[in-house]
Amino acid sequence: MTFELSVFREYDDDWVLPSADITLVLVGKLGYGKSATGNSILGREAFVSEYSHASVTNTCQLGSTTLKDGRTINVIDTPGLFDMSITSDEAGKEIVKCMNMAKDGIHAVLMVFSATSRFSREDASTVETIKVFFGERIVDHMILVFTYGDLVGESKLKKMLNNAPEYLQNVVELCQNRVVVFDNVTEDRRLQAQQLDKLLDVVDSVCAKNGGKPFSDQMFTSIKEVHDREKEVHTSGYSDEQISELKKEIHRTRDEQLAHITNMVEEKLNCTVEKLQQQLMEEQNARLEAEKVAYEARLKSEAEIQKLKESLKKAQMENDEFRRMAQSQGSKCAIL
Ligand SMILES: Nc1nc2c(ncn2[C@@H]2O[C@H](COP(=O)(O)OP(=O)(O)O)[C@@H](O)[C@H]2O)c(=O)[nH]1
Ligand SMILES: [Mg+2]
Repeated sequence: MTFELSVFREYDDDWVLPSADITLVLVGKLGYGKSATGNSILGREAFVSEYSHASVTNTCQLGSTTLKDGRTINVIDTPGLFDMSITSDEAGKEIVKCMNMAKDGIHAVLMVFSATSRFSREDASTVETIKVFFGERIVDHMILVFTYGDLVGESKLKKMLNNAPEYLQNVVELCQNRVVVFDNVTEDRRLQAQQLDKLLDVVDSVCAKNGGKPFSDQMFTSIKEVHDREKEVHTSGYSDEQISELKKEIHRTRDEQLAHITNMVEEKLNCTVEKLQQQLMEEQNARLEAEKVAYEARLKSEAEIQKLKESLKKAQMENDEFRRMAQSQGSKCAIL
């Protein structure tokens, strides 16, 4: 994939972003309620949430707030990263943008699904894609959020999950039963606070499980290095004139480095797609093989049933023959 340095001009506006105690990223398909969930967490309409393809923003956005316990939280809303559009040209840049917003790492990835939509194989593959892209460790930071809690309550969802297809049960198991239900349309303040507390409890348990450390990897580290270099200029006691000169230089290298990181991400995306295709092919082959075995077993049992029927028929015929013979013998005896 090619890139132009000019495309990184768009980073300029969002480059300086606030750090926070907790960073959450919302992932999931368009229309599942990511933006609405983000707004429920932040307690205000920070993101546009409506079911219209035209008006919904297609880029990552960050919203921050201070929780009632004093901790700061950053919520990153995404336009459906890691779904089937992962091969699009913009995907790599968007992922870098999202990682830049979460430069200190991600405490929890909220995988958003709608409780009213059928959980498809495609949904399960979003989880798989993230796992392949970031590596197995990301799973320890995943939380499943089911929206439309107003229509599907917690107990009904639990029942649904218990009777769910295997691929959904696998995802729930992978996330160690970290499932939260969210009603994003309720006006009931008590319910709003209650469901947020529940989510934050799960986020805290995820943090504790990971020793308080957010998820981070080589790609995050590279982005963080670019940030740290920039911060250095402001804290090293240079004169304003020197700072403005250095800033120019740093912006130039920053753009180059971001281009390099984007390349790295795109390469990783390509590898992810290849690996997933390979996995899919292996699964298909295994399924075909299993079907073949089942078919052969059926053929075999059909042949056996046929054989059994034939031998039964033969036995029946022998029996009839014997009876006929016995009867004819009997009639002879009667004459005698
Ligand atoms: N009834 C109900 N509607 C919801 C809920 N969450 C989201 N929605 C609606 O679903 C639609 C899509 O939501 P949005 O947040 O834009 O989804 P996104 O594309 O994943 O960001 C909007 O019309 C929301 O009002 C919910 O919990 N209950
Ligand atoms: Mg949205």
